[in-house]
Amino acid sequence: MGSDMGIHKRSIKGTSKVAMTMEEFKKWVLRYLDADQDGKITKDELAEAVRRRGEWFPVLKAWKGMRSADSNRNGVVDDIEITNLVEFAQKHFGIMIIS
Ligand SMILES: [Ca+2]
Ligand SMILES: [Ca+2]
Repeated sequence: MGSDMGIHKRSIKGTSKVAMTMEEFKKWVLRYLDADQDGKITKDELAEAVRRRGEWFPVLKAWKGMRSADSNRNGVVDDIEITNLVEFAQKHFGIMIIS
């Protein structure tokens, strides 16, 4: 008879936030998310970045992020849509935008 009640200890990941301005955020996105440096962020690039963070379900998270960020529905986050990624970055990368 097992004594394992299915209770798992959870380690709290570092909650430190990285504060940056919107200008710095745009540079951050192009540096860390835009793997092929074409100035546009694809779903695959988002997924890869989430995966690198060690989070679960990177593809699902990237898909959700894409849905909210890709305003003109052309399948990529264009230059003008980068600001839409703020929420995604706050949630998954601990980034905080300061003005
Ligand atoms: Ca790209
Ligand atoms: Ca777009």
